[in-house]
Amino acid sequence: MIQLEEIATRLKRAQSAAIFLHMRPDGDTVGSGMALCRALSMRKVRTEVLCESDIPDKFSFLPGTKEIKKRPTFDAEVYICVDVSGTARLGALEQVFLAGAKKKTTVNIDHHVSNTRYAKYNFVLDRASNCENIAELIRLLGVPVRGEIADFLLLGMVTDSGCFSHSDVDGATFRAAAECLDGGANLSAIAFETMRRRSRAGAELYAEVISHLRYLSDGKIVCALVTREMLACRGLDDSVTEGMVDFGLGIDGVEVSVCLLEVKKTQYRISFRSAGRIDVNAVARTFGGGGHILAAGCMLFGELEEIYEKIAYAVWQNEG
Ligand SMILES: [Mn+2]
Repeated sequence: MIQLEEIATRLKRAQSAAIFLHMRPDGDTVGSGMALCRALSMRKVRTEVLCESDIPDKFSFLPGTKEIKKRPTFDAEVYICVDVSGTARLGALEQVFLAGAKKKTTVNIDHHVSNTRYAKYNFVLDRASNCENIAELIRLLGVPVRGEIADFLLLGMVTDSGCFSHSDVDGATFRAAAECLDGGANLSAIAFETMRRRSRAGAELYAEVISHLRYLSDGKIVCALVTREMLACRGLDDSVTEGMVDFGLGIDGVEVSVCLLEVKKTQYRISFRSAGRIDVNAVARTFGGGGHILAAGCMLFGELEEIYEKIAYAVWQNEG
């Protein structure tokens, strides 16, 4: 695998860069992209951050996120993807990336085990958050972790690690986070804005979803369902469903928690979380998706009952 040193050397020489985030952006891709953008700008590399989707409101307390563009505004020399496991995750920007990839330097910095190594320079290391990889890269660029850079890096570390509670959190995660705090990052604001705060309508939706959980396989699997109607009647968009899947993992006896988000009739976006024993990356892969061993996702098509059956069967097949 290519080392971050080599990527840092190439980036230092670049004139301009475009940083690509994955669709339905989370704190880790936003934090990775914005922190790297600030660091490259300090090195006089003209840089912009691109994402096909709207940036969820919960990240707007970090004002820099308003600069994120839907389409490129200049022809950058280097294309960098952050927290993007495969080019399909770029959504509408996939074509932009693939068209540019032929003649540009492309870089892929990620932490997903399912990463497809689609760039010329791939650095994939399975850490608790991709922001830990970006923190190391920023160090190699010779830029101090301070101010906005510290806040953006900590944003990814907090959100992807479940506030430092997931099993892949290690001493290195805390050392990287400590460097952000030393640089002035606001941990309490980041944790509150991203993990706790919600609108009243969002809280009501949460209550409804949690009170209608569906159990499969003798309670080993729990499913939360969010329909278009439940969102529409409250004027909510998909982004409020993020993190809903985590609730089920706290229920006694549950090994896999699932959230089904209706995209349209007979099409559902599925998120999986594992309590530890079952590899949900493998489960998601049987449906063409992927992610991490303990957190993964895919798309499923069919009637709801059919989908519940498919999920129960795939989990059963992947029981170790
Ligand atoms: Mn991530």
